Amino acid sequence: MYQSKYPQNFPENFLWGGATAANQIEGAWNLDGKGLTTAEVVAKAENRKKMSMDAVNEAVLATAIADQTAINYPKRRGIDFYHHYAEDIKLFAEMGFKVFRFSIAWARIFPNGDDQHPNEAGLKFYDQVLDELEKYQIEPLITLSHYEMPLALTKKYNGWADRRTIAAFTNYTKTVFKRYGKRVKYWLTFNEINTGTWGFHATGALDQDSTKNEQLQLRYQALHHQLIASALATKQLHQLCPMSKMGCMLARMQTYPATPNPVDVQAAQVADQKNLFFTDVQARGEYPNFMNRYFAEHGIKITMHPTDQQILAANPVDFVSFSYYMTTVTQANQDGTAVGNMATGGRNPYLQESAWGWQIDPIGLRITLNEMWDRYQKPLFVVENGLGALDKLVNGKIHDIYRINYLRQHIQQMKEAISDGVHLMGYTMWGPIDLISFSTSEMSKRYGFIYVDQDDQGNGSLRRIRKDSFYWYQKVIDSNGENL
Ligand code: BGP
Repeated sequence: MYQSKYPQNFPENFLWGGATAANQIEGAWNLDGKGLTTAEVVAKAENRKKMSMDAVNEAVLATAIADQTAINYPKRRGIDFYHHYAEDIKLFAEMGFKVFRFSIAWARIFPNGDDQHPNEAGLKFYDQVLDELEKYQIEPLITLSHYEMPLALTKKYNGWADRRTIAAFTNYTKTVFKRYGKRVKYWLTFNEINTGTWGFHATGALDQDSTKNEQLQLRYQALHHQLIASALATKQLHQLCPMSKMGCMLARMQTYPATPNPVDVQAAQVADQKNLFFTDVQARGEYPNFMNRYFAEHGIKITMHPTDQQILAANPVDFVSFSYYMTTVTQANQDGTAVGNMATGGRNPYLQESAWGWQIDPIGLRITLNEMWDRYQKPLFVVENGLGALDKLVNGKIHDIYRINYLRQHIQQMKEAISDGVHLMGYTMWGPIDLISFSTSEMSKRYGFIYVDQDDQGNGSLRRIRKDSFYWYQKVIDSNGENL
């Protein structure tokens, strides 16, 4: 007789932990030979506060490059992880972390991006971080490029717009694989690669004087170079460290149709395809036809080398990772074009939103996990998820029940997805320790289990304080997701 059997718990080796990025935590922006990065000159312009196509004000940025004093302050200081890493990792260990996601600042290793020799002091810093993690048996998960690159490459090549950046990047990846490869099993190439369609923060390419179509042309070409670099880094990793695994990383924001009208459903599908396209290339090894059609219809011509398709096909990633914060809604216009997509987002009347307008949708995570698993049939990893909130320190404590509720609901839905049959490797919530926000460049949008005493101007003792959610997550990990 057929007996239905399905997993009802998180697997034994499930990787629980947290995720960060170098430019949002490290500080020490000019210490020990580190070069200036694109992240440090991203302007603190008002319009960076909304997630949109013009999330980065290119004109202000150009001034910032010319005048290094314009570098915004909290980013320069981060949370000074550079000097607090031992204390911070100890706190992660106290919560029971199995994995810690962080990124390497390319400009710490190669200050100008393509220097002849790596900067030993930079390499040493990450040796020490890995030593600490090893001490507590915390598995590292390293992002090779998280929203930054050496600024010198923007000046020299206009970032990823130029194919020569691929060689600079693969020289950097070879260097870090050789140095850390034996100690690091899990790697990611580009953080939220799909946000490169928004511009500079991910591509390092300036396009402020261009028309919309010229911008799209430049951004998709830059992204093609990143896709090739990602495939080449995957190849290197497999050759140099056969035991290690490479993953891709997508900002996944499912787009629901605004109504069941097929024109809306189809518009939502198109919006989703433009999002999933990147993972299609990285996990399946080729450009999907719907993108070739999109490029043709928008006059975008991707310059490819004869071997590019072969490089992509031969080097797909081993696992698929993504960030998940929200979902959005799409409606078709009269002319068939869509209103509302990942960046511009429509309102969903069934969902509540965070103080920053991010629509909170735990069930959407189960839907996303099922769809990603169906589409790729590769192990999945949720490498970012969390709630940005204004925490209040009351008598030395932070009672962040809202954060616990958010995370609990999302973890419950991951468990449902595992029961549905999804192969999920792990969960690194975003910002286990308060850090500088990407979209606001400020400190006050906090995600952490650990509070950091610092304000938006960079004043504060940097003291670390455990929030209520710290003790909650500790129990979650200890019970392997049973005690939520
Ligand atoms: C993701 C980025 C992170 C991070 C997070 C939260 O898009 O990968 O770097 O910052 O979003 O965003 P924010 O800091 O804007 O709240």
